[in-house]
This record gives sequence, C-alpha cells and structure tokens, in this order.
Amino acid sequence: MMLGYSLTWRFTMRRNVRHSLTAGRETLSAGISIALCAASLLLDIAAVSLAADPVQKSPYGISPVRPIAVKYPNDQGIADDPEVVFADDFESWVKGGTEPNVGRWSVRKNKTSRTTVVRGQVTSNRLRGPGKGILEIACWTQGSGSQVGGLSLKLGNYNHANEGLGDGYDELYIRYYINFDEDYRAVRNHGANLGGRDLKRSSAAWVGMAGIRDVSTRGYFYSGVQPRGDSGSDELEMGFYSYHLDKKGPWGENYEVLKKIPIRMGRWYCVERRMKLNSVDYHKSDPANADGIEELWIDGKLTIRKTDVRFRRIEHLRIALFSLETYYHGLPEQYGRNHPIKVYFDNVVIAKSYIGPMS
Ligand SMILES: [Ca+2]
Repeated sequence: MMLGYSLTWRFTMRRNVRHSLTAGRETLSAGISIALCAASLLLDIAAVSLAADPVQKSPYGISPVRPIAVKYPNDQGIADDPEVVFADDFESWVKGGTEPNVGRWSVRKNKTSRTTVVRGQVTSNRLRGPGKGILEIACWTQGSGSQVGGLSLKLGNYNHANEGLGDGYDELYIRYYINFDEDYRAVRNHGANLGGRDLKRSSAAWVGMAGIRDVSTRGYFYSGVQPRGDSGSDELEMGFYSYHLDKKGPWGENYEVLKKIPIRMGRWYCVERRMKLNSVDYHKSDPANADGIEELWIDGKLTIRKTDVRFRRIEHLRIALFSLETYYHGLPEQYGRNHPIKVYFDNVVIAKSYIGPMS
C-alpha cells in the first residue's frame, strides 16, 4: 500500500489561544499515524476571521467588487460614477477659495477658524495627486472656549422632512485625504461626524451633540472619525468616536483598533470609512438588531472593523449629514491667530460602495 501523509490543524475561533499544527505519516499498518513534527501557534483570530470572510478577499479588506477609484486614475471622472453620491476635489471653489462652486457644502464661519481652499496637492511616495487646490481648516484660540471650523454636507433631509433632499442612506462609504500640518500636535478634538436625525420628532438632537448616554431618547445617532494621541504628541492614530445605542457612558465609544498605523505630521494619508446602519425587527421587544457595521481604512489597509453596532430602533432614521470639520476643546496658547493649528483635506468622495485610494 502507498504511504501517505496527513496534516492536521486544530483550530478554534476563540481569540488568543494556541492552535496546533501536526504533520504525520501513515505506517504500513494502516490507520496508525506517527507525528513527524508539530507546532503550535498563537494566532490573532480577529485577523484570521477577516481573511476567512468571503467579502474580505480584496487587498483593500472589503468589497466583493472592484474599488470605484480603480476605474478613474487620479480620480478623473469619479464624480460621475453611478455609485458616487458626492465628490469634491477643491479645484472649483470661488471667491478666493472661500465658497464652494458645486455641491451642497455649508462652510463654518466664526471668529476662531478659517476654512478655505489653498494651493497644494496630495503627494506621497507613489503618488503626485491631480489639481492645485486643497482644503485648509485653520483654528486658533482667543484665550478660552472651544474652536470649530470646516464643512458640513446634507445627504438627505436633515432640518425637516420637506427639504427635498431625500430620505438619506442606510449605508455609505466616505474617502478623503488628510494631512496634519508640521506644527500640529495632539490635542483633544472631534470631527468628521456622520449621522442622522429622526425628523418625526421635533426635539431630535443634532449630529455632533455630546453628553447623551442613550441616543434613542433624543432621536439621533452619529459617529466621528478623528485623530487621537497623547497631548502634545507628534504621533496620532485615527479612530472612531461613536454615539450608538449601546455605548457605556454619556460620551462616544472609541472602537478597538485592529491594526495600528501611526499618523505623522506633514504627510498625506487616505482615510476611508464605512457606516452600515443596523437592521430593525419590529416583532422583537427591542427592534434594533446588532448588525450595524463601522469600518476604517488608512491608505487602503483595514484598521478598525466593528460589526455589531446598533444605531437605531426605527428604520426611517438614516444617514443624512456628514461634517468634514475639526472641533477643539480649547486649543493651547501656542495656536494663536497668527499661528493657527491646521489640517488639510482633498479628494473627498462619498459613495454607495467601496471607493479605495486614488489609483
Ligand atoms: Ca485638489
């Protein structure tokens, strides 16, 4: 009889336990194997389970289809893709770069911030981006209080049900490039919120409203994507700050980071997020199913994935507002009017499927 070999892998889906891999050889007396070698491995099951997920086969971490950006080198023409909801490359702003020429951005204007298009382009080792304009959000302190600058965009009816902007979305992807100024240092901040309001309730809170434990009592939800780091540090990490039904306290939840990618100053990064709202089953005592998804990619690499998020108990509460903004809880004195803290953005795309970095 032929001699055979066997390979067994004792495998469980529990995190951080040992898994044994054994190679064996059959002897002439069939049915008896001897172990030739064995090894045990400590595996990160979170990473393994992502690789095993059939929708996770692309190098981008998700999407069973081609990323939208692959079809549009340098993003040229991407705004016209049927999956794209909105796009801005900040090349057509008018009045000295202070007002958008297309789209529905609303620009923050106050005494402690400046939101304008300035000269610049996305660059990296592999990429010299198109165009000449990038968005700059500059904020400064006048001694006390908070500072906020940036843009917001309605993606559906938001102020009231008759705005004519549609019902919003149950799922969206947002991609943009971000660059923290060389003089940026870690400071408490919030921003880049994505959320919605229950327009059947006159008292529904606004996206970004903080300090509410159970968001359902105020008919809204949102989740921010923002940098964090030790105060004064020149190294940041991008993460979520989510106002969902199950967060523990009055503030937003920072999801666990699966893959740490340090963010340095003066460098462009491609930031992408996905928000999929949970399904709703009105036959259950609590209609909110734990199947909402939030994901984050940096330069095309999946860094955060949470798949049990509950944002809503009613289906008509949908994604209706995106803010590309920075909100600081009191900037240090060094960031005065003549030396503001600055963050740059470019190539914003909002779509119904995975976008991907510029190709
Ligand atoms: Ca541009």
